[in-house]
Amino acid sequence: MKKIAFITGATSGIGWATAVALAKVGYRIIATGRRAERLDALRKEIDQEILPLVFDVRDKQAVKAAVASLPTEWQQIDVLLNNAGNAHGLAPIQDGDELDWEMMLDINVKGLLYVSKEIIPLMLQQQAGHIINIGSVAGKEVYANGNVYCASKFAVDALTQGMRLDLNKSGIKVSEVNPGLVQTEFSEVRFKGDKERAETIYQGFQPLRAEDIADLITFMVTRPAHVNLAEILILPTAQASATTVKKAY
Ligand code: NDP
Ligand code: 8X3
Repeated sequence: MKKIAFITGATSGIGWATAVALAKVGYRIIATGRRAERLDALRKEIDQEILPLVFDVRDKQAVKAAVASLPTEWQQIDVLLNNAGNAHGLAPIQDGDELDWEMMLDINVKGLLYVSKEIIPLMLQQQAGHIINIGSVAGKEVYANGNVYCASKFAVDALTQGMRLDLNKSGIKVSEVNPGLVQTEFSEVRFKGDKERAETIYQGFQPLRAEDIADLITFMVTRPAHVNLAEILILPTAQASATTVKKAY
């Protein structure tokens, strides 16, 4: 029987690339996000069975309904990739926008919890599974103006450790992937659609590609049952810390 991966934020970037990569190694994919047309496009790109689920991770009832709607043959979830998330804004704390703060905490932290709450019981029934949370270098080091985004990723780090402790007896692996700069739609979302400003973030060095993170996740989920790659920091070679990047100007 083919394994199943449930991926949040599969409409773009790291989630999309991981859906494609895991499908290539034989996974059936449950692909989720808010943009239904992107999930249709992903279905066309993937030459494997895929089940699209459209919901906003902030909407607890929608998350419950989506997971409850899974047909029996899609309920044996082997991998949960908690990836949906973004930064909204980049401003000193005194100038921060409350709506941006709410979005980051509601999506990156509470959304991850809502999805996990619905999937963990399915994994407990089978006494197996692998939860991978996407944290960030920003969940390890705070950088200027990153305040609430960094706080949301520090929370992901704490939740990952908590999940690993609480699920230790159940045979469920819990891992965290902490990327540095990856060129996706991330900065475009952070800067509210300002593509020019977004591009400047990745100029003068080679950032990671979403496919690099997908490769890593594919490696993690294909380790033997007794091996858990618990936490991995993955940076572009040009990046040494959240704020130290060797630019080739
Ligand atoms: P993208 O903007 O390309 O992708 C973000 C994904 O999250 C989209 O699929 C989006 O889907 C989904 N998403 C956002 N908000 C919601 C929501 N409310 N409900 C459901 N899905 C949502 O960025 P990345 O691929 O780069 O980001 C993926 C993860 O990686 C995030 O958690 C991010 O914090 C983390 N990360 C990114 C880094 C980078 O440099 N790019 C570095 C470190 C970590 P849709 O809009 O269709 O709902
Ligand atoms: C995304 C990486 O440095 O833009 O988490 O915050 S960074």
